Amino acid sequence: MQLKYPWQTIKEYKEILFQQYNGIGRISINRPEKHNAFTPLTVQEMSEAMELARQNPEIGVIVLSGEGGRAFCSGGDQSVRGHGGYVGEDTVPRLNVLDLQMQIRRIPKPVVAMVAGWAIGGGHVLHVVCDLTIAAENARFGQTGPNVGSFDGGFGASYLARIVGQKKAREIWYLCDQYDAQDALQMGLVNKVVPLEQLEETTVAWCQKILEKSPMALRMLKSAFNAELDGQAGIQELAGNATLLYYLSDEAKEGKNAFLEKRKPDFSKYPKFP
Ligand code: S0N
Repeated sequence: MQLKYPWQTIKEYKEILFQQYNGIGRISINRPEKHNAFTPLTVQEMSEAMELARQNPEIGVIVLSGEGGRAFCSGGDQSVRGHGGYVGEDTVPRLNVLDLQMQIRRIPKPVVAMVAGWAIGGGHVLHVVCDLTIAAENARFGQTGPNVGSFDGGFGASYLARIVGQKKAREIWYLCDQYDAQDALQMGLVNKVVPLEQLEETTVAWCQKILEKSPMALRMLKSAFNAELDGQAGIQELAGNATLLYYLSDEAKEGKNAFLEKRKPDFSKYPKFP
């Protein structure tokens, strides 16, 4: 799939691309010969790029994709799966994709999955944890865990069930069937389906709409959607944003200033809202 927009490389990696265009960061798995299956290194690179995108004030939204137009991601690379996880050059087995899933969920900027071709196994879970998914007509979705001796009992099960319902999520995992883009749209698994040649421009158009919105409102909404599902960790995320907002207020600054000026704080002028 040839991209039409002038994406600029932010940093060179071995197994991913990390680029930006007009406030949009793009993290794309670059192993098309393996349908973009991930190794520990792929995930480590994605994780670093995700953190760089989080810290970069010029990036307001992140697109996750796979190179080649035939696959978004086909999950963990089975050829490097060892005992206890996927094995990289250091010979240590890792399941570091779980940390990446948490990063996607916690980053206070919307993450949009741009899915062409296969989103299977751990690759399917990656699109599930993204805030939004835009699918090309050639996209195919599914889990394979019980076929290949694997499962994702975290977001891959519970969050999937929140999206498509318990019965459908169990069907997806127990039968390991594959679903086309229209099936996925029908079950609420993706937000929009477009012809492959319109995938990039539609994704960019959605991102640009998002970028016009209040970043703080988006940040609060993302943590609010998470809070309902993520228990104490979700409340911690939402509360962190409440603290951020409070720190911006004169009322909070009065507390800090009084401490530094070694005087009693005067909170009397701040409203006691009904
Ligand atoms: C995607 C499928 C259905 C596409 O079939 P198609 O079109 O016939 O293409 P193929 O010829 O099969 O593939 C083309 C080339 O790509 C290689 N390849 C594809 N997928 C993988 C893969 N996942 N690992 C390694 N190689 C892959 C093919 O081998 C082929 O190469 P050549 O031409 O050289 O033979 C089909 O490809 C398919 O079914 N793929 C496997 C999908 C799969 O089972 N993925 C793994 C599922 N499990 C996970 O992802 C683990 C999840 C996870 O990471 C996790 C999360 C939470 C807790 C634990 C874990 C954990 O790690 O276990």
